[in-house]
Amino acid sequence: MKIGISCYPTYGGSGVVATELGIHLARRGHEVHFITYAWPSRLKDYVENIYFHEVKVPEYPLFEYPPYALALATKMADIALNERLDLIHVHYAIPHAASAYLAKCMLEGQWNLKIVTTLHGTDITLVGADPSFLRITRFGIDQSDAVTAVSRYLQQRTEETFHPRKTIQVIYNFIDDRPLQAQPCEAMRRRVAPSGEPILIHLSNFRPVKRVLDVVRIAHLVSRRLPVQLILIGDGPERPRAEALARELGFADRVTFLGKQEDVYPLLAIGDVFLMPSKQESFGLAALEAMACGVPCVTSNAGGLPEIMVDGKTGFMAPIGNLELMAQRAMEILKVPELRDKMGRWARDHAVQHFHERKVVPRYLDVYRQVMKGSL
Ligand code: GMT
Repeated sequence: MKIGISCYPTYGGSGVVATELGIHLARRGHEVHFITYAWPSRLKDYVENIYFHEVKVPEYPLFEYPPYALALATKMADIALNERLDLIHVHYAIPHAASAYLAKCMLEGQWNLKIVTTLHGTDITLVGADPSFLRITRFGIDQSDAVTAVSRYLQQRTEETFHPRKTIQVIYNFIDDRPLQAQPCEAMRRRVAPSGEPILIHLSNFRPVKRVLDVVRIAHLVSRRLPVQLILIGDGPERPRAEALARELGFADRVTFLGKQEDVYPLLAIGDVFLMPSKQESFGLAALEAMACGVPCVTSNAGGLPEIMVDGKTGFMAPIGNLELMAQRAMEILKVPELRDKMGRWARDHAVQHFHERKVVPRYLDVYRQVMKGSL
């Protein structure tokens, strides 16, 4: 098949999922065309069958807000026609679903472009539900030939919020063999935990929904009993506040902010417990990646997290904001190395059994085939 993919290429889990999906489709022999404003950051090396088409928005003094959605729609139509794309798969509804619909309309009578939209989270729960975007989000969903959501939670939220005519199918996010084979970054372990101190680890885009301040507070609570170290990977608006909080708590010497990292798996693999106390999480890809690296997770019970976590096996869940309980759970794991190792194995096995690309990518291919046949 010839598949176009549009996503946010440099930021967030939806771009990671879109890029990894493109890579695995290309490896299966499909031709994949990324149509976005930047090279997808997860696409490190040349991959056969993958092509990149940059969307450029011309500058003009009138444009206080550069019309990216229109430039994207135009590029989608050009590429679909020139490359004879079978379909465009857009990740994150806003603005990609509306742009794809415009491209489809522009090609009417020349080329029958099919649209698959994958909903990822805040495109439904936060931004899409905002009155400024609600109607266009519902329209984008209903005009797609197929719509998928990354969890049952997100499927339900979409149905409650938008009452779409379209059926929303659930296809979970996935991992591949790389986190399973990742070698722990020993240099980092030696740097932050020279005496073998336990390591708490977090990875996110540091937006308020991730509750990064809670991560610091949980680690601080644990540090009263155990000599833990905290590593935070990623960057975003909450980072300065998290750094300030670590200093206020007199705990900064035990906290390492690594910023954005190219290769997160060797870093995740040195963690003893991964923390994800999010307020909202439609899926929680970073927790799944940590599980695949063999790291037990302590998470909130937000959104789709109960669909990837098995409480008491792959780690523990606690109500959003219950920091005492999260700290207690992390300590339970850290105090008994055998339990930490057992939970790490359970976490990895669970990730492989339910969320490996071998299981998930064929589900997208099924959707594509149904869309091509017009049976959805
Ligand atoms: O968090 C967002 O606003 C955007 C989005 C993204 O692009 O990273 O994150 C969502 O999609 C991820 C991939 O499907 C999910 O793992 C995240 O749980 C989800 N974020 C939220 O629901 C807050």
